[in-house]
Amino acid sequence: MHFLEQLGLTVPVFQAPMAGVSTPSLAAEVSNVGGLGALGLGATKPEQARALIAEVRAKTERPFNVNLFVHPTPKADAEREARWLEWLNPLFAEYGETPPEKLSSPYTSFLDDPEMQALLLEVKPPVISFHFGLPSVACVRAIKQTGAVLLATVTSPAEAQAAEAAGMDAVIAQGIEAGGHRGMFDPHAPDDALGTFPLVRLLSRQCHGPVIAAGGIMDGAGLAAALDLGAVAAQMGTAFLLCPETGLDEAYRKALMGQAAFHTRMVSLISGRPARGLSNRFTALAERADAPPCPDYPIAYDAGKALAKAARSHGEAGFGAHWAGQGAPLTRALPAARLVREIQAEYTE
Ligand code: FMN
Repeated sequence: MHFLEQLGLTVPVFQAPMAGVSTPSLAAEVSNVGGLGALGLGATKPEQARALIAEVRAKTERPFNVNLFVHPTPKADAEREARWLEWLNPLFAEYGETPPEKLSSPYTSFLDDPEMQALLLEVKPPVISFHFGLPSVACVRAIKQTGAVLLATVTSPAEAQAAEAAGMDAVIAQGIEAGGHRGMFDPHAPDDALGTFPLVRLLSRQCHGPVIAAGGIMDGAGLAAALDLGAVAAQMGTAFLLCPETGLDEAYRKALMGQAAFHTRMVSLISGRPARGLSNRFTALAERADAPPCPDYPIAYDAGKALAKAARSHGEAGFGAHWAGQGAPLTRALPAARLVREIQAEYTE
């Protein structure tokens, strides 16, 4: 059976799980019109995840995806973190604030979260996707017994091979154009920074299972191109950012609708891992030559979030983590169901 039929989808559009942005309403609206809605639970505690999944189920009977972060356990390094805070200190001082005394990891990797693993076995989401790596063999085996379809983000042929070997049912081929965090397994390894097109083409030849294209796909034309290259569907994140169902704050929305949308930057210093966002005062810091080594992901994010909050409380929104992909100027402010329908109409025209 074709992968989309197996999932019960009628539109080859996966709404990207977006931690901090996607909501149960967004997921349900997309699923209800035949795409695959998703919840980004990478930064969510198990009890909250339970409530969010229940909320999606209350709004749709169709399949949806829940997404987890499987990054390696961060290594705390008091000296590195102190130097980082010292470097950021003048920025906090601009707003009459001081940096936090010390940093900690704002959320736990799925690898270190047996409670989240038990929750998935109990509530049995129909589709589960992983970002930043792969879960353990034992975990994959257990989850597979629930009948869940498993997906993993990959950014290279080598990661795709590892994902298939680990039992993933399909891979999400994330090109360098993509908004948000780059799903590369090891952020310190050399990165060929493949674009969505070559990556999808390479993987559609290499992989045994289906390939989903992600990165810079904003409309029916992009979707048609991805399908032509061998993808079975496109996972789109930035395209959904201006939907009223997202949790986007006003400053983020305004930045996305302005000139910054034409200038996205991939930077590591906001969270400790490469991620693409709208250029702003925070991303500009990446051009400074005097930056000390950044703390591990997601410990660096603790500082990033504190700086954004300090600046925001004094009216400066330029330190927000405004993730978006290279297609950002093409984002449409439409309700999610209508957006999916428009994309479907564009590619079937
Ligand atoms: N991917 C994940 O697997 N988990 C996430 O929590 C996640 N959060 C994201 C948040 C935002 C605001 C954006 C724009 C993307 C995020 N991504 C996340 C990446 C998407 O899965 C996908 O790779 C990307 O959106 C595709 O590129 P596009 O934004 O150009 O469509």
